[in-house]
Amino acid sequence: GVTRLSGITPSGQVQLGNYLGAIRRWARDNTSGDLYFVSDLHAMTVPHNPAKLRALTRQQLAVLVAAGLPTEALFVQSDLVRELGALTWLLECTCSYGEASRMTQFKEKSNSSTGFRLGLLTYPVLMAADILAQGATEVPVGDDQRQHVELARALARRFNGAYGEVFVIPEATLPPNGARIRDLAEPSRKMSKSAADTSGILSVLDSPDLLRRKISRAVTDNMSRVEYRPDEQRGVANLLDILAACTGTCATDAARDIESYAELKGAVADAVVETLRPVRERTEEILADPAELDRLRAAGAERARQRCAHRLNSALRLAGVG
Ligand code: AQP
Repeated sequence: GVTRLSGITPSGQVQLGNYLGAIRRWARDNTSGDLYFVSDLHAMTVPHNPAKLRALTRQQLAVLVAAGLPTEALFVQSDLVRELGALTWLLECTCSYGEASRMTQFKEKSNSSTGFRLGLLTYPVLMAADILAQGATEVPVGDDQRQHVELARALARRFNGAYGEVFVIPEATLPPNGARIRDLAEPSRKMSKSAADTSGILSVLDSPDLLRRKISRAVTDNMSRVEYRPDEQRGVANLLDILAACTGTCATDAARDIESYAELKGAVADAVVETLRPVRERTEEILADPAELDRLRAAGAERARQRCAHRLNSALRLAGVG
C-alpha cells in the first residue's frame, strides 16, 4: 500500500498558512496508511527554549487532532528519539560529508549564522531516518524539501545495495498546490511560524479580536484598486488569496463586489475568524484534557515504534551491529 508521510515542525505557533496550505488539506485528503507527525527534533537545529519546544509540540499535536486528522495516523517525532537516533547514525555512516553539505537549505541557513549547530548539517539525514523508519512510499513536499527526499532515496538505495534490502525507496510527490499565504506586514515574505515579528502572522490560536486587529493593519498600497494583481499589488493579492482560501472561491472572484480596502479587510477578518473558530475551540478543549492527549500521544508513539522496529533491527544487524 501507499504510505504518505507529512510533518510539521513546532518552531512557532501554527499559523494560517500552515493550516490553509497543509493541515486542512491533510484532514480532507487523508487516506488509510497516511502518517503525520510533529517534528520536534527538527526544531532543535537552531537555538531553542526547552519549555517552549515542549509546549509548542503539545499544542501542535492538539491542532492536528482538532483539525480532524485521524488520531491513529499521528505521532510526535521525539517519542521515537531512540529509534531515530540509532537509524540516523546508520544513515550518517552511509552519507558522505560532501553530500550533506551540498544541501541548498544548509548552505543558505549556515551562511546566515555563525556557530550554527552541527544538527543543521545533519538534519536531512534525520529526515531520511523519519521517512525510512516508517517505510513511507511517498513524501509530499514543496520545492524546498525535494532535495532532502532525494537524499533519503539515495541513502536507502546505497544502504540496501551495500548491506541488504531493508528500506523502501521513498518518492517525493508534489502536494496539490494550495494557497501560499504571505506575511500581512511584509507581503514580500511568506507567512512563517518562526517569524520574529508576529504582527503580520495570523496564528491558528489567536483570539478573534487579535486576528481582526492584525488584519486591519495589513499592508496594502495606495492604488485603491481591489483587483487580483499579485505582481503589482502583493499585499492586496495576499488578502484576496486568504479570502478565497477561506471561502472556497478563487481570488479573482473574491475581488468582485468589494469596493474598498476597508471592506476587503472586513471580509477577510470575518472569513478568517469563522474558518479558524472551530479549530481553535476544539484545540482548547483538547488541551484542557491533558490526560486524554497523553493517551492519544502514547498510542500514536507505540504504533509508530512498531512500524519501525523490525526494519531498524534488520538494518542494525545487516550493518554488523545490534
Ligand atoms: N505561508 C504558507 N502558505 C501556505 N502553506 C504554508 N506552509 C508553511 N507556510 C505556508 C506549509 O505548512 C506545512 C508545515 O511546514 P513546516 O512545519 O515543515 O515548516 P515550513 O514550511 O517552513 O513552515 P513555516 O511556518 O514557515 O515554519 P518555519 O518558520 O519554521 O520555517 C508545510 O506543508 C508548508 O508547505
